[in-house]
Amino acid sequence: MIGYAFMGRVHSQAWRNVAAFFELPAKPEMRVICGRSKEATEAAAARMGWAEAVTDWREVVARDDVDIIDICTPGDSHAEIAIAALAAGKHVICEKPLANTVEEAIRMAEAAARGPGKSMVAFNYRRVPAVALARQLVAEGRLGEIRHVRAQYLQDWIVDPDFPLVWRLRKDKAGSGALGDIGAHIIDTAEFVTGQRVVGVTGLTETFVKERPLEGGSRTDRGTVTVDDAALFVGRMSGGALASFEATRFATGRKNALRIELNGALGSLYFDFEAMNELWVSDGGAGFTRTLVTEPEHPYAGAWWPPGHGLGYEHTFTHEIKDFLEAIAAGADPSPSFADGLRVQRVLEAVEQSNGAYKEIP
Ligand code: SOE
Repeated sequence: MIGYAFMGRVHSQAWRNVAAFFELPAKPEMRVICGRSKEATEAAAARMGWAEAVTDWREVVARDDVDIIDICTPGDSHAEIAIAALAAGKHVICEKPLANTVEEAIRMAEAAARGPGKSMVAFNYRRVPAVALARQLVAEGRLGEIRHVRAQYLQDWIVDPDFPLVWRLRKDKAGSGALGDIGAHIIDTAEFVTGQRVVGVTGLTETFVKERPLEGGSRTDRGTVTVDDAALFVGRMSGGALASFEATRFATGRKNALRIELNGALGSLYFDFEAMNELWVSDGGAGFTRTLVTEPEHPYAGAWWPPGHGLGYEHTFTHEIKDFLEAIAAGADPSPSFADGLRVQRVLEAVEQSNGAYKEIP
């Protein structure tokens, strides 16, 4: 694993727990974790269950006893690490968004297509049981032809203008702001649930707080925010649906509200990650009915607790690792692939360039 911060922690718990809950074709061994600071990486290794800690990712990629590389770093290093790992014959799972630019994502998708290793981009919300169930209902035709997709990802962690200029607020590190960090998730979720692709978009972005205190500096030491705080866009889907997307870090009071509503000719469905064990479905009658997605027959749910006991954010990563390992063992292509990640990247770029104009996705 490369990186040990938020994503490193949540992926580590997935690697650690996956074989305890799912019957797997192979059991992962947590060989080595890599980070820039020796002391912090060693502490992370001890806490999270990695056998070794190193500070140079190239050393990890070159090792014969490593089969899988898990990239949990900021976007500016995804392309270099993933392409080197794939060239060394490793399987690669990479955090989202796949890259900081379309050009990098193209190179990553090309390296993935060359193989021989398998690759996956970590859009974990596909693996929420309720989201996977929503996709099943759409695929079974229960909603009929989909007319509307309404997707939102609402957070509020930077509403305070004195929140520091962390890496997620710097274009050189993160590529974009709310757009790439959380907008990428709702593009993927919309495509996954509907089985349709975003084929064109019209968007607007805004940076509300243009300067913030430098990390570790005094409150008066401020730097420029170089990414968007919020992105709104509408789009057309390949199956004819009209879609609206809203990604913001300024939705005061909303912590991690990834929401999606679909309206079809026969019915509708609605999901909100802040109540992630629920899926609301309508057959067009008197409003929506709640399904608690914790029954053994629901996607992934049977591996965990009795009905009604519920899952959390971390389980989505365990499911992701399970699916990745199964695909590798079967010689199949994991999903979402780097090609899927590239498509999302093209939508992000189109939104950034749009400024109110309609952009088709190549
Ligand atoms: C921060 O906005 C963040 O951690 C994202 O980077 C993740 O992808 C999302 O799952 C939660 O919020």
